[in-house]
Amino acid sequence: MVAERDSRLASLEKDAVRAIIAIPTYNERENIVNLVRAIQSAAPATDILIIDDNSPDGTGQIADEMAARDNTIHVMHRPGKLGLGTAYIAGFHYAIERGYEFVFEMDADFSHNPAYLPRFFELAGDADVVIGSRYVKGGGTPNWSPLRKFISGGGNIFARAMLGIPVHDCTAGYRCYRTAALRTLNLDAIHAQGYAFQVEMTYNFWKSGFRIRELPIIFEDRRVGKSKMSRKIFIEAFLWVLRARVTGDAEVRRRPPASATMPEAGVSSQIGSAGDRQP
Ligand SMILES: Nc1nc2c(ncn2[C@@H]2O[C@H](COP(=O)(O)OP(=O)(O)O)[C@@H](O)[C@H]2O)c(=O)[nH]1
Ligand SMILES: [Mg+2]
Repeated sequence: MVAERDSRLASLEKDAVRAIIAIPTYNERENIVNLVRAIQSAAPATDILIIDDNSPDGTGQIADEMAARDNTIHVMHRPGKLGLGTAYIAGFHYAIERGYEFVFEMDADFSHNPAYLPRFFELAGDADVVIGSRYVKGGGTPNWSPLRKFISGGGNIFARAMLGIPVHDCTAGYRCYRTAALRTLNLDAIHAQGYAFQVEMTYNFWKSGFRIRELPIIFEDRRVGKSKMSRKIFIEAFLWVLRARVTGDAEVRRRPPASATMPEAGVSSQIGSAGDRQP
Protein backbone atom coordinates (compact mmCIF):
# COMPACT_ATOMS: atom_id res chain seq x y z
CA MET A 1 0.00 0.00 0.00
CA VAL A 2 2.74 2.42 1.02
CA ALA A 3 4.96 1.36 -1.88
CA GLU A 4 2.01 1.81 -4.22
CA ARG A 5 1.48 5.35 -2.91
CA ASP A 6 5.16 6.17 -3.19
CA SER A 7 5.20 5.16 -6.82
CA ARG A 8 2.09 7.25 -7.51
CA LEU A 9 3.68 10.25 -5.85
CA ALA A 10 6.89 9.67 -7.74
CA SER A 11 4.96 9.69 -10.99
CA LEU A 12 3.25 12.90 -9.95
CA GLU A 13 6.60 14.49 -9.28
CA LYS A 14 7.88 13.23 -12.61
CA ASP A 15 4.92 14.81 -14.38
CA ALA A 16 5.68 18.02 -12.51
CA VAL A 17 2.09 18.51 -11.44
CA ARG A 18 2.25 21.67 -9.42
CA ALA A 19 -0.19 21.76 -6.55
CA ILE A 20 -0.58 23.94 -3.48
CA ILE A 21 -2.72 23.42 -0.40
CA ALA A 22 -4.42 26.57 0.90
CA ILE A 23 -4.97 26.38 4.65
CA PRO A 24 -6.82 29.27 6.30
CA THR A 25 -5.89 29.64 9.94
CA TYR A 26 -7.28 31.50 12.89
CA ASN A 27 -5.81 30.42 16.23
CA GLU A 28 -4.42 27.07 15.13
CA ARG A 29 -1.03 27.13 16.87
CA GLU A 30 -1.59 23.68 18.36
CA ASN A 31 -2.33 22.16 14.96
CA ILE A 32 -0.32 23.87 12.27
CA VAL A 33 3.14 22.34 12.76
CA ASN A 34 1.84 18.77 12.94
CA LEU A 35 -0.51 19.35 10.04
CA VAL A 36 2.29 20.61 7.79
CA ARG A 37 4.33 17.55 8.73
CA ALA A 38 1.46 15.20 7.95
CA ILE A 39 0.86 16.87 4.57
CA GLN A 40 4.52 16.64 3.66
CA SER A 41 4.63 12.95 4.42
CA ALA A 42 1.41 12.23 2.49
CA ALA A 43 2.19 14.47 -0.50
CA PRO A 44 5.85 15.51 -0.49
CA ALA A 45 5.70 17.25 -3.88
CA THR A 46 2.91 19.60 -2.84
CA ASP A 47 3.41 23.18 -1.68
CA ILE A 48 1.53 24.71 1.24
CA LEU A 49 0.02 28.18 1.62
CA ILE A 50 -1.07 29.23 5.10
CA ILE A 51 -3.51 32.15 5.07
CA ASP A 52 -3.48 33.59 8.55
CA ASP A 53 -5.79 36.33 9.72
CA ASN A 54 -3.49 37.80 12.36
CA SER A 55 -4.32 35.01 14.82
CA PRO A 56 -3.98 36.32 18.38
CA ASP A 57 -2.34 33.02 19.41
CA GLY A 58 0.66 33.58 17.12
CA THR A 59 -0.16 30.99 14.43
CA GLY A 60 1.10 33.42 11.76
CA GLN A 61 4.50 33.71 13.42
CA ILE A 62 4.86 29.93 13.69
CA ALA A 63 3.95 29.70 10.00
CA ASP A 64 6.62 32.30 9.16
CA GLU A 65 9.22 30.30 11.05
CA MET A 66 8.33 27.16 9.08
CA ALA A 67 8.38 29.09 5.79
CA ALA A 68 11.83 30.51 6.56
CA ARG A 69 13.21 26.98 6.76
CA ASP A 70 11.30 25.46 3.86
CA ASN A 71 10.67 27.14 0.52
CA THR A 72 7.68 24.92 -0.27
CA ILE A 73 5.78 26.62 2.58
CA HIS A 74 4.25 30.03 1.92
CA VAL A 75 2.40 32.38 4.24
CA MET A 76 -0.12 35.09 3.53
CA HIS A 77 -0.90 37.48 6.37
CA ARG A 78 -4.15 39.38 6.50
CA PRO A 79 -4.79 42.14 9.02
CA GLY A 80 -7.69 40.57 10.89
CA LYS A 81 -10.37 37.89 10.83
CA LEU A 82 -11.81 38.38 7.33
CA GLY A 83 -13.60 35.05 6.95
CA LEU A 84 -13.07 31.74 5.25
CA GLY A 85 -14.49 32.65 1.83
CA THR A 86 -12.16 35.58 1.20
CA ALA A 87 -9.23 33.55 2.56
CA TYR A 88 -9.88 30.88 -0.07
CA ILE A 89 -10.35 33.43 -2.84
CA ALA A 90 -6.98 34.92 -1.88
CA GLY A 91 -5.48 31.42 -1.98
CA PHE A 92 -7.00 30.75 -5.42
CA HIS A 93 -5.51 33.97 -6.80
CA TYR A 94 -2.14 33.05 -5.32
CA ALA A 95 -2.24 29.64 -7.02
CA ILE A 96 -3.42 31.03 -10.37
CA GLU A 97 -0.82 33.81 -10.44
CA ARG A 98 2.01 31.42 -9.67
CA GLY A 99 1.06 28.81 -12.23
CA TYR A 100 -0.06 25.99 -9.95
CA GLU A 101 -2.22 23.42 -11.72
CA PHE A 102 -4.21 22.46 -8.64
CA VAL A 103 -5.16 24.28 -5.46
CA PHE A 104 -6.61 22.50 -2.44
CA GLU A 105 -8.80 23.78 0.34
CA MET A 106 -8.03 22.20 3.69
CA ASP A 107 -8.87 23.05 7.31
CA ALA A 108 -6.01 23.31 9.78
CA ASP A 109 -7.62 21.16 12.46
CA PHE A 110 -7.09 17.64 11.04
CA SER A 111 -10.76 17.25 10.18
CA HIS A 112 -9.44 16.92 6.64
CA ASN A 113 -7.02 14.05 6.89
CA PRO A 114 -3.90 14.61 4.73
CA ALA A 115 -3.70 10.85 4.18
CA TYR A 116 -6.39 11.31 1.50
CA LEU A 117 -4.19 13.56 -0.64
CA PRO A 118 -2.90 10.80 -2.96
CA ARG A 119 -6.50 9.75 -3.65
CA PHE A 120 -7.41 13.35 -4.49
CA PHE A 121 -4.61 13.43 -7.03
CA GLU A 122 -5.83 10.20 -8.61
CA LEU A 123 -9.31 11.61 -9.11
CA ALA A 124 -8.07 15.06 -10.09
CA GLY A 125 -6.63 13.67 -13.31
CA ASP A 126 -10.02 13.83 -14.97
CA ALA A 127 -11.87 16.34 -12.82
CA ASP A 128 -12.05 20.10 -12.47
CA VAL A 129 -12.88 19.82 -8.79
CA VAL A 130 -12.62 16.85 -6.44
CA ILE A 131 -14.76 17.20 -3.33
CA GLY A 132 -13.94 15.25 -0.18
CA SER A 133 -17.45 14.03 0.50
CA ARG A 134 -19.00 12.87 3.75
CA TYR A 135 -22.25 11.92 2.04
CA VAL A 136 -21.24 9.28 -0.48
CA LYS A 137 -20.69 5.60 0.22
CA GLY A 138 -17.53 5.19 2.28
CA GLY A 139 -17.63 8.73 3.65
CA GLY A 140 -19.00 9.89 6.99
CA THR A 141 -18.85 11.82 10.23
CA PRO A 142 -18.67 9.03 12.81
CA ASN A 143 -18.10 11.27 15.83
CA TRP A 144 -20.97 13.64 15.28
CA SER A 145 -24.08 13.85 17.41
CA PRO A 146 -27.38 12.99 15.72
CA LEU A 147 -28.31 16.69 15.82
CA ARG A 148 -25.15 17.78 14.04
CA LYS A 149 -25.59 15.03 11.46
CA PHE A 150 -29.15 16.14 10.91
CA ILE A 151 -28.20 19.79 10.42
CA SER A 152 -25.31 19.10 8.03
CA GLY A 153 -26.89 16.18 6.17
CA GLY A 154 -30.26 17.92 6.03
CA GLY A 155 -28.61 21.12 4.82
CA ASN A 156 -27.06 19.22 1.93
CA ILE A 157 -30.31 17.53 0.98
CA PHE A 158 -31.98 20.96 1.14
CA ALA A 159 -29.32 22.57 -1.10
CA ARG A 160 -29.51 19.73 -3.63
CA ALA A 161 -33.27 19.85 -3.76
CA MET A 162 -33.48 23.64 -4.03
CA LEU A 163 -30.71 24.19 -6.56
CA GLY A 164 -30.64 20.85 -8.37
CA ILE A 165 -26.91 20.41 -7.81
CA PRO A 166 -26.08 16.72 -8.33
CA VAL A 167 -23.46 16.76 -5.57
CA HIS A 168 -23.95 14.91 -2.29
CA ASP A 169 -21.73 17.14 -0.16
CA CYS A 170 -21.83 20.69 -1.43
CA THR A 171 -20.84 22.28 1.90
CA ALA A 172 -17.64 20.22 2.17
CA GLY A 173 -14.43 22.17 2.64
CA TYR A 174 -11.81 19.59 1.63
CA ARG A 175 -11.39 20.07 -2.10
CA CYS A 176 -8.96 20.04 -4.98
CA TYR A 177 -9.62 22.60 -7.71
CA ARG A 178 -8.07 22.77 -11.14
CA THR A 179 -6.84 26.35 -11.47
CA ALA A 180 -7.59 26.41 -15.22
CA ALA A 181 -11.26 26.10 -14.27
CA LEU A 182 -11.06 28.60 -11.39
CA ARG A 183 -9.53 31.25 -13.60
CA THR A 184 -12.60 31.34 -15.84
CA LEU A 185 -14.73 32.46 -12.88
CA ASN A 186 -15.05 35.99 -11.57
CA LEU A 187 -13.79 35.01 -8.14
CA ASP A 188 -13.97 38.51 -6.72
CA ALA A 189 -17.74 38.54 -7.23
CA ILE A 190 -18.13 35.69 -4.75
CA HIS A 191 -18.85 37.17 -1.36
CA ALA A 192 -20.31 34.24 0.58
CA GLN A 193 -18.37 32.98 3.58
CA GLY A 194 -18.39 29.67 5.43
CA TYR A 195 -20.64 26.91 4.12
CA ALA A 196 -22.41 29.25 1.69
CA PHE A 197 -19.06 29.84 0.00
CA GLN A 198 -18.67 26.12 -0.62
CA VAL A 199 -22.22 25.87 -1.97
CA GLU A 200 -21.70 28.87 -4.24
CA MET A 201 -18.45 27.45 -5.64
CA THR A 202 -20.11 24.07 -6.21
CA TYR A 203 -23.02 25.75 -7.95
CA ASN A 204 -20.70 27.76 -10.19
CA PHE A 205 -18.70 24.68 -11.15
CA TRP A 206 -21.80 22.67 -11.90
CA LYS A 207 -23.45 25.46 -13.93
CA SER A 208 -20.20 25.95 -15.85
CA GLY A 209 -20.28 22.31 -16.90
CA PHE A 210 -17.06 21.49 -15.08
CA ARG A 211 -16.33 17.94 -14.08
CA ILE A 212 -17.08 17.38 -10.39
CA ARG A 213 -16.00 14.21 -8.61
CA GLU A 214 -16.63 13.20 -5.02
CA LEU A 215 -14.08 11.29 -2.99
CA PRO A 216 -15.50 9.58 0.12
CA ILE A 217 -13.82 10.89 3.26
CA ILE A 218 -14.24 10.29 6.95
CA PHE A 219 -14.44 13.72 8.57
CA GLU A 220 -12.89 13.71 12.02
CA ASP A 221 -13.64 16.20 14.74
CA ARG A 222 -10.92 18.58 15.75
CA ARG A 223 -9.01 17.40 18.81
CA VAL A 224 -7.34 20.67 19.81
CA GLY A 225 -8.28 24.31 19.45
CA LYS A 226 -11.75 25.74 19.02
CA SER A 227 -14.20 25.74 16.14
CA LYS A 228 -14.82 29.18 14.65
CA MET A 229 -18.07 28.21 13.02
CA SER A 230 -21.09 29.94 14.41
CA ARG A 231 -24.82 29.79 14.08
CA LYS A 232 -24.48 32.85 11.86
CA ILE A 233 -22.52 30.78 9.30
CA PHE A 234 -25.26 28.12 9.21
CA ILE A 235 -27.93 30.76 8.77
CA GLU A 236 -25.92 32.48 6.04
CA ALA A 237 -25.75 29.20 4.09
CA PHE A 238 -29.44 28.48 4.56
CA LEU A 239 -30.42 31.97 3.41
CA TRP A 240 -28.02 31.85 0.47
CA VAL A 241 -29.67 28.69 -0.85
CA LEU A 242 -33.15 30.04 -0.22
CA ARG A 243 -32.41 33.36 -1.91
CA ALA A 244 -30.72 31.64 -4.83
CA ARG A 245 -33.82 29.54 -5.33
CA VAL A 246 -36.37 32.29 -4.90
CA THR A 247 -34.68 35.09 -6.84
CA GLY A 248 -32.60 32.99 -9.19
CA ASP A 249 -29.76 35.16 -7.91
CA ALA A 250 -27.20 32.39 -7.95
CA GLU A 251 -25.82 33.53 -11.25
CA VAL A 252 -22.72 31.93 -12.61
CA ARG A 253 -19.77 34.14 -11.82
CA ARG A 254 -17.96 34.14 -15.13
CA ARG A 255 -15.03 36.44 -15.66
CA PRO A 256 -16.13 39.72 -17.22
CA PRO A 257 -15.26 39.83 -20.94
CA ALA A 258 -13.11 42.98 -20.57
CA SER A 259 -10.51 41.22 -18.47
CA ALA A 260 -11.07 37.76 -19.87
CA THR A 261 -8.19 35.93 -21.42
CA MET A 262 -8.46 32.84 -23.55
CA PRO A 263 -8.45 29.63 -21.56
CA GLU A 264 -5.17 27.77 -21.76
CA ALA A 265 -4.68 25.37 -24.62
CA GLY A 266 -6.15 21.98 -23.84
CA VAL A 267 -8.49 23.38 -21.26
CA SER A 268 -11.17 24.87 -23.46
CA SER A 269 -12.24 21.42 -24.59
CA GLN A 270 -13.00 20.47 -21.00
CA ILE A 271 -15.31 23.40 -20.42
CA GLY A 272 -18.91 22.93 -21.43
CA SER A 273 -21.25 25.77 -22.17
CA ALA A 274 -22.78 27.35 -19.12
CA GLY A 275 -25.72 25.68 -17.58
CA ASP A 276 -26.49 22.99 -20.09
CA ARG A 277 -24.42 20.05 -19.01
CA GLN A 278 -24.54 18.07 -15.82
CA PRO A 279 -21.23 16.56 -14.79
N1 LIG B 1 -7.82 32.88 7.77
C1 LIG B 1 -8.97 32.53 8.37
N2 LIG B 1 -9.18 31.24 8.76
C2 LIG B 1 -10.34 30.93 9.37
C3 LIG B 1 -11.36 31.88 9.62
N3 LIG B 1 -12.41 31.23 10.23
C4 LIG B 1 -12.04 29.93 10.36
N4 LIG B 1 -10.80 29.75 9.84
C5 LIG B 1 -10.05 28.49 9.67
O1 LIG B 1 -10.85 27.69 8.82
C6 LIG B 1 -10.76 26.33 9.16
C7 LIG B 1 -12.15 25.77 9.49
O2 LIG B 1 -12.64 26.38 10.65
P1 LIG B 1 -13.25 25.56 11.87
O3 LIG B 1 -13.40 26.51 12.99
O4 LIG B 1 -12.46 24.32 12.13
O5 LIG B 1 -14.66 25.21 11.30
P2 LIG B 1 -15.54 23.89 11.54
O6 LIG B 1 -14.65 22.73 11.19
O7 LIG B 1 -16.71 24.03 10.64
O8 LIG B 1 -15.87 23.90 13.00
C8 LIG B 1 -9.77 26.26 10.30
O9 LIG B 1 -8.49 26.01 9.77
C9 LIG B 1 -9.84 27.67 10.91
O10 LIG B 1 -8.66 28.05 11.59
C10 LIG B 1 -11.13 33.24 9.21
O11 LIG B 1 -11.94 34.14 9.40
N5 LIG B 1 -9.93 33.49 8.60
MG1 LIG C 1 -13.00 22.33 11.93
